[in-house]
Parts: sequence; structure tokens; C-alpha cells
Amino acid sequence: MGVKIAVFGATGAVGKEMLTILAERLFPADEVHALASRKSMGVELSYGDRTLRCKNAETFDFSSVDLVLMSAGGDVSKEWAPKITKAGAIVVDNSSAWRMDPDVPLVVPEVNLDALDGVGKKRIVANPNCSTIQLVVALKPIHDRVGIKRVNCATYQSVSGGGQAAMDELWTQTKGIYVNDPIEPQTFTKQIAFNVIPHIDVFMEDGSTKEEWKMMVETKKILDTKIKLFATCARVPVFVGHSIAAHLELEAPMSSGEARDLLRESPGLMVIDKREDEGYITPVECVGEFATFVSRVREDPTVENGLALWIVSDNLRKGAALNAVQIAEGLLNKGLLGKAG
Ligand code: 11C
Repeated sequence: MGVKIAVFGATGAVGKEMLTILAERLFPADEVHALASRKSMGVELSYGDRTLRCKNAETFDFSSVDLVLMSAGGDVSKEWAPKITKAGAIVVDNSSAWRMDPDVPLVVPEVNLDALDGVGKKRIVANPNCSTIQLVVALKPIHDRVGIKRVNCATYQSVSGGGQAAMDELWTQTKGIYVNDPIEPQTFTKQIAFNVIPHIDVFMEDGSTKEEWKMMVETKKILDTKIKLFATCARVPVFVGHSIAAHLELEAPMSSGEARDLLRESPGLMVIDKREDEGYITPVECVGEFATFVSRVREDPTVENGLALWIVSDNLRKGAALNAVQIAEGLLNKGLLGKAG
């Protein structure tokens, strides 16, 4: 028997990808409902070769489904996830609302699938931040083999992390610059076209941004609380695909060759690393792909047991919708769907 599933926030960039990926991966769904706010009622969305009409989430009967994939923002999730779980469904939530709740598993299936066994406490599973997801997929095999002490990383994050309005802003600004239109930042704090902005999410007391803080605390929760992580997160004028330059300090030496071989065999990863033109991956090549790509694997001689990686992934897919669908598959395979907690 298949699963009854709803995508809440179906008209957003991630919600649309959720519907596409459910169809691409042949998720065994008996019913799929596209839900959004009242103003999107009737909007047509693709689910494989079918068209779904968007329903009003506020009046939807959540007791009629087993699973809800949510990507409607933190405030909506805080309000609705408890109502949905009370009605009997499990929620896989893409926002940051529940990630650090000790009773909510924060899951990247290639890394900590068994954390799903704790879903019974709140019946919510949190999907991590997009930059955290692609980072931990690459760190996990290395940590298992030799141990990681510290990660120092810089991110180059695409505008789609900020949603459709942010993508529209890059498009409009880029065109506008050629005809001398005034630059009027809206989603971003500064001009994003032809620029780089070292500021994603709000500033914290210590001067880091919340995006940088999320990478640190989420990596600890998913992979290992002992790993030290420091990040600088920047927004770049790229539509889709986040990139990370990650510099690791390992517990024991690992050569670049050993790292390449290890990562090549590890789940969710593709290693493209030839020391020649085009022997590495850039964001435009990762769009639409499921994998997290690793290139530029190098030993870093400036620290003991140093290793450097360039990690690229489609932030709307592995960084959001794909990871959520993989969580749904994990819940299904573990027999956790449909069981009241
Ligand atoms: C960005 N990483 O690129 C953010 C988007 O906590 O889920 C995802 C924010 C989050 O802007």
C-alpha cells in the first residue's frame, strides 16, 4: 500500500522541486496533494507528467495523509507542524524552526539515517540548512576513516537559497545594469548583480551571521559534537548551486589520493578532480543533479593533517527537496510512516 503525502509550500522554489523529485524517484505515493496559502488556490503544478491543482493548506484535512513535506518558512512551520502531527501525519520540515530541538531528528540520510528512529517523540523530522547538508555528506566518510578535528570553510551561495524573489532580484538587477537602471536592493542588503555579499541571514552577537552559526551547530548535531567549525558565508550572483571551500584538520594524515578514492566510493558523492581545465565542478554543472560533487582535493601543508576540498551541490535538490524526499524514503523503509508516536 502506498503513502498519502502532501507538499505544504508547493508553489515555492523548493516545493516545486519536492513534487518533481517525488515523481523522479517514483516515491510510492497513492495520493499527492499540493498545498499553499489561500491566494495560490487553483495554481497548477507539475508532478511528473501529471498536473496538480494547489489546495488551501488552511482548510486541508491533514488526518487524510501520512506525511507532509513542508517548505513554507519557519513561522508557518512553528504554527502548523504541531497541528499536522496532532492530526496524525509525520512532518518533514525544511525550515530552521525545529532543527535544534533535542526531540527532533536533524537528518541527512547518507550521514545519520538512524536518527530517524527518534521521530516518535514529536513526529517531526528537520531538514538541515542547504550548505550544511552538502558539507556533511562530504565530511562523513573522512570523519569515519580518520576523524575530523576542525573545519574552516567559506561558502559561495547561490541566490535561490533566498527563494524566488531573490532569484528575480538577481535577474532584474543584472539586466538593469546594462541600461543604467538604479540599483534598489530588496531581498539583499547590497547590490547582488556582479557582486559578492558576505552576509546571509541576520548578524549574531559574536559577529557571525546566523547562516554561519547554523553550519556550526547543525554539523555538530548531525555528525559529531566534537567537530569544531568556523564558516564565512557569502552570497554570489549564481542562480542555483552552492559551493564550499572546506579546509579540514584531521586527527591523522590522509593523502589527497586516499581522500579521492574514499569519497568516490561514498554515498551521495561524485568526485570530479583532474588537474586540468574543466577537471572540476562549478555550480552551473550541478544544477538538476542529485549528487554532491567534490573537486580540488589537496593536502594542506600549512596545518598538521590538513586537507582541502571544493564541494558543490544543487541547493534546491540535495540542499532541500531531495534530502527531504530521501528522509521520506527512510521513514518508509524503516516502517515509521503511519504509526502514531
Ligand atoms: C541560503 N542556506 O542560502 C540559506 C537558505 O535555514 O533553511 C536556507 C535557510 C535555511 O540563503
